[in-house]
Amino acid sequence: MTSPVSLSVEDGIAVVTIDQPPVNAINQAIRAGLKDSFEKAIADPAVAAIVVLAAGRTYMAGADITEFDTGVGAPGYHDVFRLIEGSDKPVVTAMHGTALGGGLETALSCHYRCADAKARMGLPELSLGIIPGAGGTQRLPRLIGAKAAVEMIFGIAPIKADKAHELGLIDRIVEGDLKEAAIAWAKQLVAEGKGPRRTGEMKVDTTGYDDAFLAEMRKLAGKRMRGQEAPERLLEAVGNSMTMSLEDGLAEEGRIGDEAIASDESAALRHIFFAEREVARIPGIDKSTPRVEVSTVGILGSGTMGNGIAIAFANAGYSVKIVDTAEAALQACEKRIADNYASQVARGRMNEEKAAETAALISYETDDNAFADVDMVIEAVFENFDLKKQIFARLDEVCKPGAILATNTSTLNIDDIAAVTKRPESVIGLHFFSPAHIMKLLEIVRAEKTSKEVLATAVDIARRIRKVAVVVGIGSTFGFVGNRMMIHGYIREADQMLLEGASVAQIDKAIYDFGFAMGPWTMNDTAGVDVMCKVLDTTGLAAANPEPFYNVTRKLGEAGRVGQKAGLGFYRYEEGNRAPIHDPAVDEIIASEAARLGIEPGPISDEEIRKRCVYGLINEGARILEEGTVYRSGDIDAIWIFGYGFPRFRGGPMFYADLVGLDNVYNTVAAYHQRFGDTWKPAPLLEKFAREGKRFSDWKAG
Ligand code: 3H9
Repeated sequence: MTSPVSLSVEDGIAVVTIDQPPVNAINQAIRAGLKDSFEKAIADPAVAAIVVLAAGRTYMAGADITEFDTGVGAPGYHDVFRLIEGSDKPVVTAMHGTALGGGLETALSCHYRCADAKARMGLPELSLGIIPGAGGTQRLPRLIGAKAAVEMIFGIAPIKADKAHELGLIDRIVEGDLKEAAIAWAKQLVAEGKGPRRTGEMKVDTTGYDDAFLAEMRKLAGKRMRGQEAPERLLEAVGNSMTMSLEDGLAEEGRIGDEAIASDESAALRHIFFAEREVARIPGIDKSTPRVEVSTVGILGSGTMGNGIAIAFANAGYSVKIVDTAEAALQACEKRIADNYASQVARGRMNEEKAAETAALISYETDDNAFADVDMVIEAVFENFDLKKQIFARLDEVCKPGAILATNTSTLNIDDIAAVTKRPESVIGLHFFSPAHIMKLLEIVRAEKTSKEVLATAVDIARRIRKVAVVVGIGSTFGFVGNRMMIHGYIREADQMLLEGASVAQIDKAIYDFGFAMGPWTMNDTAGVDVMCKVLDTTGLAAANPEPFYNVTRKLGEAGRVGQKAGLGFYRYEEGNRAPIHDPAVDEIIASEAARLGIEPGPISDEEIRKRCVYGLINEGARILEEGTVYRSGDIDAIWIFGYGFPRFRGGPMFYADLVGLDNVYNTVAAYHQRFGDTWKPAPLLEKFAREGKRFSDWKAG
């Protein structure tokens, strides 16, 4: 097998090149190749200095994450980095693209660093629940100071080359050809008699690394990485760099790093890293599948959804036409969009010119004939089946042949919507989550007749508008994946537990403490209790299910407590303030409903709240998996993490179930089945996998 690392020697300079597409992720072959090349270059009397660089679109983007499951094969990182750092010949490295994680740690073990102006550098390990375990916690503080090192690692996002230069992380920014510049610099170092300059021999600058700084960092971690252990592990490791020798610090880093890699938190975060990328892999679709050319997009409906979708598309460079027959609504939409761009400028996220240019991509029309020349229309009107059928018949008439007709429905049957058109192959569901320009999730709903071409186009478009798009089918499944699981598991249980004695605040807190972005009642008040009630009514779910089934939600809806927008929902809100306030009137509604149903309220533990909400999700998720509505369990995890605020560090509901053990989940679900009846009937796949000792991630569609 040819090594991904090559060595060439010219004019006294050895050039070591790493070439392993797509991102030069460091695995055993790269480590072995680096070791071999360095041994040769160091031993070669013709070599006076060594240059390390990477081929392709980026410098090394980190350790190969898949190796964490299998174990890091010899040679280890330290074997290689000791060799590089220990070289008596100066070692220059040149970075481009993204130098991340183990990639940047390689650069830290070199003696001199340069990069092109567009390069970015970072140690994003905390986002994977681990610490920079290949010397990063010891060498980075030595190079740029302990405070800057912790700030950079806690920041996760890579820093730009100019910032890296300012910090002393790199010595120079290179204009022109990076390789030539690095070789020229190596020759200059030799000519000037400059030898190695080892990071490991530097003394850590501890300026500003005090209790106040640590408190600030812990506060930041509490906000951005709530519930996670890796930030504390990192502080421990960096702390050692200030008191220990390099070798002792590295040994401790290894111990702490191994514990982090073995943690559930890291397993979950690594799972999501790959799940987020795997969702785009659709069986039967590849690069050769033809696509529909889409550059102009029509949006029907100028409500909150419509304007969020318009912003998402305009930001990605599409021309957008919003049509709404109600002139006043259209004007309000135009103003909201203008306000959005003004606020982007005010916050420094966009410059004025770019904001004006982007806003100008959106036009506003009252006549739907404007859709005659668009490549795709997304219908975003409220959930009314008859209305949507009329709309699709009309769109079919107005739009040019081949134009894609998409619906943003969250619950309706897309096959039935497609059936009113003469182009069912061009009809697809694009279920955005509000606010559509911010929420990462897009459920792409494949209807029975949706063509491969249209599906492939939708997946490409989703990537361009920076969504995590999960393809779900078949169009007729109620609520697709996310809403179906929410309604048939999560919130159903939360509602019932209110009747059984848990308070609104207790449920929200138990779920928030589990790691969700917010509890179910805060979420309902934000989204609108009326929205949930409407779904329950129009789909016939309320009528079809025996009581108690969303009794509290429905009572609140009937009482006009529709959520934050009304100042009254599951909580009370003061004018202009979103802070939820306990409202005894809600307790009364719950108590009288419980009495009417003959339910005797009693204490419920936080653990039971978490189990009933989350296991409810898992049980419904298992049905969805078995029905083949998604391709893999990670698709469901991505939906819940990117659309519903499920804690990322728990990996999504299905991965969380795998961690807890499907036998444990099954036993609890079976016990709930005994206690509460058929709503808790164990999903056959859960039962089967629990008996067979399998995990949901073992499941493959088809
Ligand atoms: C680390 O370094 C630990 C050390 O400190 C300690 C060790 C002891 N491993 O994202 P893309 C795959 S932890 C394996 O679509 P982009 C990715 O799955 C690591 N595979 O491209 C995808 O595969 P596929 C710290 C990886 O241009 C393909 O490469 N580093 C890795 O949008 C293309 O990726 C990180 O956390 C990896 N490390 O973005 C950086 N990275 O084509 C993680 C990528 O089969 N990576 N793949 O779906 C990234 O952030 C982005 O990939 C990057 C490129 C920004 C580099």
